Amino acid sequence: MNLLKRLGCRRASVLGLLAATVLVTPGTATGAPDAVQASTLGAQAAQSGRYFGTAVSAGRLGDGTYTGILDREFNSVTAENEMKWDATEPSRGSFTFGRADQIANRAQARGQRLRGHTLVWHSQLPGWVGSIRDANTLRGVMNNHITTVMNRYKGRIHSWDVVNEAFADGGSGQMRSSVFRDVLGTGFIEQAFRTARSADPAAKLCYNDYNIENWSDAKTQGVYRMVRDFKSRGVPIDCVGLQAHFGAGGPPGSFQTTLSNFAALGVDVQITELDIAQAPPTAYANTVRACMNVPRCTGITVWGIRDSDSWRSGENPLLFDRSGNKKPAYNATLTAMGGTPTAAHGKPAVTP
Ligand code: 9MR
Repeated sequence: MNLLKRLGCRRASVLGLLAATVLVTPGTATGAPDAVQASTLGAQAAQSGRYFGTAVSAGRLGDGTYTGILDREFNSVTAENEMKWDATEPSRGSFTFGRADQIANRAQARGQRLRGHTLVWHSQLPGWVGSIRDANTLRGVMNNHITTVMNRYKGRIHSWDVVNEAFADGGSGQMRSSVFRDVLGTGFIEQAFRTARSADPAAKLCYNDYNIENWSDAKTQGVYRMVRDFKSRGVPIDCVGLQAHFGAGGPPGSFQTTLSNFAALGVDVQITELDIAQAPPTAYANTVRACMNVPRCTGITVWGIRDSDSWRSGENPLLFDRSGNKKPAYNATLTAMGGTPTAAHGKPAVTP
């Protein structure tokens, strides 16, 4: 069996591997598989069956530096804004998919996987939804939105953020106020997941939130209780997305524990929107290592490519600088996944 087959690589990963500089270290006398080290994020993540993705903005797809890095490094793509409610259903029953299609079709043509973001969220929600006061009307509108958007990309999205950021910050551990909770009650999340399962049974259905990385936080505990309840009652949920928008200190010490504890409920976990103020290499390495140490942590997405592409651009939180050069955090990330950074000329970099 050839090497790539033996590694169980998907087609996308194979392409990524071929595109990358691949270093094969000699096999051991014990017959253990050869260690293969790739020199791009996506190809290296694929070595352990994971993906490494980025948020993509349709408006930047004409920028060659941007797309050059996108296609070289990443094997999963999340639309940064283009699949949100305000973009896809700006007025009731009238759906627009132009920019979302642009991202989805481009990714598919290049063998990159797609994450769906996001179906039900209190933010970037058109005013017409926010002003609905009748529960039956809102339930119908929510279900129709989920079904229509999921149908559009049916079978093409590996994981969907079905509900985003429904829990409150602070110490309550409860759901935040939103038109969905206030009009439909807290059961709106269950309703959304059930509708999503019928719409695209092949997609992993995720609950996605920020500030749920520290195990002892009330918000983390609130989400954990919800997922535990869903699993115990057979409500369809497949994964928890931890956004991982970190300050310069990086992940909390309990991050890996949090990932493991969610995974132990029988769901995958994914790091969905990673960025870290000032991008300290150690903070990135710690984050990536936590995921690598948890078998059900199936992938990592960074929230943008270059610092200039970031929603927090003033904090330079990403892996590439404004000119598209790899930052020290890039090498730390690749190394934490077991990869080998290369210098600009394509030879293995000399490690300091
Ligand atoms: O990065 C997104 C930015 O371009 C938008 O202006 C913003 C609007 O709310 O949303 C940003 O992405 C958010 C994501 O969808 C959900 N988690 C928080 C992200 C950063 O705000």
